[in-house]
Amino acid sequence: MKERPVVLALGSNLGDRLANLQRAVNLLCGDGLRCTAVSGVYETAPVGGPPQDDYLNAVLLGRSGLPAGEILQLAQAAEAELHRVRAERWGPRTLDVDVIAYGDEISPDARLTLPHPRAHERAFVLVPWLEADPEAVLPGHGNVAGLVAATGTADVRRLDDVVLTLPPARPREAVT
Ligand code: A4P
Ligand code: MG
Repeated sequence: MKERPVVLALGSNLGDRLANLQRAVNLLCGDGLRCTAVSGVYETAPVGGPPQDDYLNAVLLGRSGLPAGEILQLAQAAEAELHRVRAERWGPRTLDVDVIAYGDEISPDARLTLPHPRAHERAFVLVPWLEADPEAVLPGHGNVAGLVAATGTADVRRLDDVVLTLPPARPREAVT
């Protein structure tokens, strides 16, 4: 299948939040998802849910030829690997991986809604995404730069002293 751009949002507010995000990047990037960029790390005020600690959020960009359902499986496998317990909607979590967009696919499917139904109003997704791709467009909503201007950046703070790194690309088999 033709490769399309994938946008994943990563969030953590339990345990070693930075280590959780880096582990997620390591788990997600591979043959099925060729990662191309990762944003800086942002500390963000929790949106919705019960009172809880601040999150670290980041956005991971890649390209994939997998069916969309398999991208969701990758995301959920990474969450499971970090022993996330789904106790409460919007509650604290060691790792949340949301599929923000997959190419220009639009789907109302409750199992995988594309683009993510709340991404357009969430600074903790939009601000790191804009950093990783200044030309980014959210299907159905327009330029991410314009969406950031509308949501504001008050509740997100870039941590300038930490970075996430992409794992080295796995060597491809020689083409003969
Ligand atoms: N699902 C449907 N579409 C998608 C998609 N595009 N990406 C389904 C990922 N999953 C999708 O998700 C519930 C169900 O959504 C899954 O079974 C999947 O099939 P979940 O991860 O189990 O539950 P959740 O994350 O608690 O709920 P939800 O509705 O996904 O919450 P959000 O929207 O992900 O919000 N505040 C800050 N500052 N930073 C955060 O990262 N995250 C949340 C979670 C709330 N507040 C936050 C943050
Ligand atoms: Mg989620």
